[in-house]
Amino acid sequence: MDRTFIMVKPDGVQRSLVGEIVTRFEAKGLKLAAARFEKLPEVRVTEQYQEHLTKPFFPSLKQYIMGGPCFLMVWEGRNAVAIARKLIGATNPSDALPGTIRGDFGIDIGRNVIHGSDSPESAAREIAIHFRQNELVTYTRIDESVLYEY
Ligand code: D4T
Repeated sequence: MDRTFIMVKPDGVQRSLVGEIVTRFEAKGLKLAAARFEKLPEVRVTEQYQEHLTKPFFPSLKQYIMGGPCFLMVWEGRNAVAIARKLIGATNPSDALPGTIRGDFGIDIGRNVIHGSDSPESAAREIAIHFRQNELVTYTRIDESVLYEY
């Protein structure tokens, strides 16, 4: 099973989209492994967006992410990273297809509602930034035997 890091950003929280977003991941068949609601400290925003530190949009991105609480999650399942990126849609909500989270709920790239890891390596790195190993809960979802062929 693979894991991915998903975060509802402050605009998604303020717009009361947390429940809708959790529902989409649950309904797809992914399994919630961890969750936390918090305002991110600067050090973890910097670690999370390490690859963007020198980009012109980083200062406003940091201000936006630190501007309110986020809802952080780890979701688990076969191909969880790729599946979550499909559910989320293109980075720019204007390009995101209807039916995706950004396609249905966003307009502006600087307010794109949600973050999802872009590779299994990024997922492992991002999960380790935000969660301790003992916060990842292991259990069997009751419908697992019918969600997967094997
Ligand atoms: P995140 O990381 O938020 O899931 O977004 P993506 O993985 O889909 O996209 P990204 O890493 O390229 O961008 C990270 C983050 O920066 C914001 N951003 C991005 C922005 O405000 N202006 C920009 O021009 C770009 C490229 C949006 C997402």
